[in-house]
Amino acid sequence: METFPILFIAFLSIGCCILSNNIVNATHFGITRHYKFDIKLQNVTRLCHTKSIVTVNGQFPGPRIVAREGDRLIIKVVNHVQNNISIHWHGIRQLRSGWADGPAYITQCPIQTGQTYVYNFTIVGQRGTLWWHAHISWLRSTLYGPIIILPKRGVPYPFPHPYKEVPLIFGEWWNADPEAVIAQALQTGGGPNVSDAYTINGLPGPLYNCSAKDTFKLNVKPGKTYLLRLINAALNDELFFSIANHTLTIVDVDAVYVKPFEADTIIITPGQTTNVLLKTKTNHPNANFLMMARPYVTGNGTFDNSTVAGILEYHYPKPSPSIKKLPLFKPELPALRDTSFVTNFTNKLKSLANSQFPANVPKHVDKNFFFTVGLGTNPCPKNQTCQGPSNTTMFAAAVNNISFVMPSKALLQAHFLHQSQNVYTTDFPSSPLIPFNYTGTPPNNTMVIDGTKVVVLPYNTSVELVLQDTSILGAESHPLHLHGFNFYVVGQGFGNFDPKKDPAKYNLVDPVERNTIGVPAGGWVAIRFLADNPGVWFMHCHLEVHTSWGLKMAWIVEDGKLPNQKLPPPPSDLPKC
Ligand SMILES: *[C@@H]1O[C@H](CO)[C@@H](O)[C@H](O)[C@H]1NC(C)=O
Ligand SMILES: *[C@@H]1O[C@H](CO)[C@@H](O)[C@H](O)[C@H]1NC(C)=O
Ligand SMILES: *[C@@H]1O[C@H](CO)[C@@H](O)[C@H](O)[C@H]1NC(C)=O
Ligand SMILES: *[C@@H]1O[C@H](CO)[C@@H](O)[C@H](O)[C@H]1NC(C)=O
Ligand SMILES: *[C@@H]1O[C@H](CO)[C@@H](O)[C@H](O)[C@H]1NC(C)=O
Ligand SMILES: *[C@@H]1O[C@H](CO)[C@@H](O)[C@H](O)[C@H]1NC(C)=O
Ligand SMILES: *[C@@H]1O[C@H](CO)[C@@H](O)[C@H](O)[C@H]1NC(C)=O
Ligand SMILES: *[C@@H]1O[C@H](CO)[C@@H](O)[C@H](O)[C@H]1NC(C)=O
Ligand SMILES: *[C@@H]1O[C@H](CO)[C@@H](O)[C@H](O)[C@H]1NC(C)=O
Ligand SMILES: *[C@@H]1O[C@H](CO)[C@@H](O)[C@H](O)[C@H]1NC(C)=O
Ligand SMILES: *[C@@H]1O[C@H](CO)[C@@H](O)[C@H](O)[C@H]1NC(C)=O
Ligand SMILES: *[C@@H]1O[C@H](CO)[C@@H](O)[C@H](O)[C@H]1NC(C)=O
Ligand SMILES: [Cu+2]
Repeated sequence: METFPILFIAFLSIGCCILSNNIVNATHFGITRHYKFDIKLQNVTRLCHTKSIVTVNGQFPGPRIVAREGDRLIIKVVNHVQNNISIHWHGIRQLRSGWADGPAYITQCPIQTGQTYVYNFTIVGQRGTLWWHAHISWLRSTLYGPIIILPKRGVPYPFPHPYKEVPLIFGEWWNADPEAVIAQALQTGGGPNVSDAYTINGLPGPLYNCSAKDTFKLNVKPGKTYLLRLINAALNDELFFSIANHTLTIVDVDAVYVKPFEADTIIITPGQTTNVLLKTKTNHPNANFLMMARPYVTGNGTFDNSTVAGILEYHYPKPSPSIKKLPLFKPELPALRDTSFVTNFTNKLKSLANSQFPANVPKHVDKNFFFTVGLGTNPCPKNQTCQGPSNTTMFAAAVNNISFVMPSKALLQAHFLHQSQNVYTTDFPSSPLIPFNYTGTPPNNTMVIDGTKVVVLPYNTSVELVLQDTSILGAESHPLHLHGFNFYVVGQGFGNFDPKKDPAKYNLVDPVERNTIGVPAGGWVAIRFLADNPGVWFMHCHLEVHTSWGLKMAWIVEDGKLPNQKLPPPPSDLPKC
C-alpha cells in the first residue's frame, strides 16, 4: 500500500505543512485509505486565551486527508465529547454514497457521545483541494482540515509540476466558546458576537496582541514553484488573500482545474478552495514577505475587521543573514467593500474545457428554478425583548422566503424509508410566492415562513437555478454551497435577474465548475447541474450565521431505473435519532 510521507505536528508554529513532492510517478489506481478520527477535547492557547476545544485526534486544525482520484476513503469517526457530531467531506461528489455526506439531520443523525460511524466513499473525477468539517451547529469552528486529492498515479498536473505543495487553511478564532456565541444569538434574536481573529493553519500571526509566536511561516527556496492549496474554513467571512511582492497563478478551484491566470490578490468565500502556484524569486531577495488575509464585506452587520498574517521566508545558505533583521514587506489588500475587485476576479475563472478536462455544461434545461436568498425576520417570543432589527423581531434568513427548520429525524432516512410524514414536505416553491423588486426598496413585511420543505427532482433532471440576492435588511453576498454536485456558473450580474435578456449572455462554453458560489451582493448568479446523484442534498449559505438563521434547503434526487442509478441501503452503523 502506498503511504504518503506527511508530516503533521499539531501546534507547530513554524514551517508546517509541506507535502512531499515526489509522489506523482509510477502506476496507480483506486486503493482504499483508512483514517481514524477521534473526536476529543484539547486545550489550545491563542491570543493569550487558553480554552478547551473540540478537535480531531487532538490536532488543530485537524489532520489532512491525502488521497488520489479514484481512491476509496474509510474514515472511522469516534465521538469522545459531550457534543453531537457529524463530519462533512466538503465538495466530494458522494456518487451514490449520500449516507457518507455528513450534514446532521439531512443525511444522518448525529454521532452521539460514545458512538462511532464509518464514513465510506470514493473520490470520482475530482482532483485538487477540498476539505472536511463538522456539519452541526458551529462546531466546524475547530473541527476542520484539508482533503488533498492528487491526480491518479502517473497523471501529471496540467501545469508545471510544483517543487512542494502546502495547504493554507483560513479559520476564525473566538476566545469565547463558539457554541455559546451562536446559542446566545439564537436566543436573543441578534447577530452573534464576531470572532477575535482569523487564522492561517490555526495561527493568527503577528498583527494581533499576544500572538507573534503563533505565526504561520512558509520557508521557501529561490527559483522554485510552490503549489499553495488555499481553503476558506472561516465561519462568516469571505477573505482577500495576498503575498507581498509575489504574484499567484490560479490553477484549480473546488477540485476542478481552471484556465490559469495571474493575480496579486485572490478572493475566497467560506466553503471555497483555490490552488495557486507561487513562483519564488530567482535570487535571494534579502527580505521577508507577509502573506495576509482580511475580509471582503458586503452586509450591514458587524464583522471581525482584523487581519491574519503569515510570513514567507527565503531559505538562506549558511552563513545566513539574521531573518529578523531583513526588511519585511506587506501586501496591499483591496478595500473592505471592493466589490469591483471581486467581480473582476470571479469573471476570470473559466473551466479548462479541453478534451481531457471537458466542461460538460448542460445545454438544455429540464427544470428552471428561481430562488431568492437573503435575510428576514421572525417574531420575537411574546414574553421576551429581542435584539433583532427591532426589539420585537429576531433575525432570520431564507430561500424563497422559506426559513428552513431542522427536522428531528434525518431527511435521507425518511426519504429512503418513505417516512416523510412529520419530517418534511415536498412543496418548496420553485420561484418566490410573492414577487417583488428584489434589489429595490424592500417590502414592509420582512417575516419569513418557517418550514422543512424540499424540492424533488427525478433522476437525471437538468437543472438551471438562478440565485437572487435580496435587499431585505441590506443586500449581502451569500456563498451558496450545494452538496452532492458540482455546478457550472453560467452567468451572473447585478440588480434583478432578467429572464428575457440575461440568458442570452450565458457562457455555456467554458464556465467555471465548482461547489460553492458567492451570490453577488444585490445581484444574481445562474448555475446549471445535472441531477445524476440519487439522495438528499443540502444547499445552504456557507456563512454559518445565515445557515443558523435558516438560509438552507434540500433537494431530493430520486432513484433512476437502472441498478446503478439507485442509492444503496444505509450502512448498518448509521447513527439513529
Ligand atoms: C485542560 O486544562 C484543564 C485546566 O487546566 C485541565 O483540567 C484539563 O484536564 C485539560 N484538558 C486536556 C484535554 O488536556
Ligand atoms: C465501503 O463500501 C463498499 C461499497 O459499498 C463496501 O464494499 C465496503 O465493504 C465498505 N467498507 C467498509 C469498511 O464499510
Ligand atoms: C458577546 O459579547 C457581549 C458583549 O461583549 C458579552 O457580554 C457576551 O458575554 C458575549 N457572549 C458570548 C457568548 O461570549
Ligand atoms: C516589494 O514591493 C514594494 C512595493 O511595490 C517595493 O517597493 C519593494 O522594492 C519590493 N521589494 C522586494 C524585495 O521585491
Ligand atoms: C477596518 O480596519 C481598517 C484598518 O485596519 C480601518 O481603516 C477601517 O476603517 C476599519 N473598518 C471598519 C468598518 O471598521
Ligand atoms: C480588472 O482586471 C484587469 C486585468 O487584470 C485590470 O486591468 C483592471 O484594472 C481590473 N479592474 C479592477 C476594478 O480591479
Ligand atoms: C417565555 O415563555 C415560554 C413559554 O411560556 C417559556 O418557555 C420561556 O422560558 C419564557 N422565556 C422567557 C425569556 O421568559
Ligand atoms: C422596544 O422598542 C420600542 C420602539 O422602538 C420602544 O418604545 C420600547 O420601549 C422598546 N421596548 C423595550 C422593552 O425595550
Ligand atoms: C427596483 O429598484 C431599483 C432600486 O430602487 C430600481 O432602480 C429599479 O428600477 C426597480 N425595478 C423595478 C422593476 O421596479
Ligand atoms: C409600507 O410602508 C410604507 C412607508 O413605511 C407605507 O407608505 C406603505 O403604505 C406601506 N405599504 C403597505 C402595503 O403596508
Ligand atoms: C444597509 O446598509 C445600506 C448602506 O450600506 C443602507 O442603505 C441600508 O439602509 C441598510 N439597511 C439596513 C436594514 O440597515
Ligand atoms: C444529540 O442528538 C440526539 C438525536 O438527535 C438528540 O436527541 C439529543 O438531544 C442531542 N444532544 C445534544 C447534546 O444536542
Ligand atoms: Cu448568506
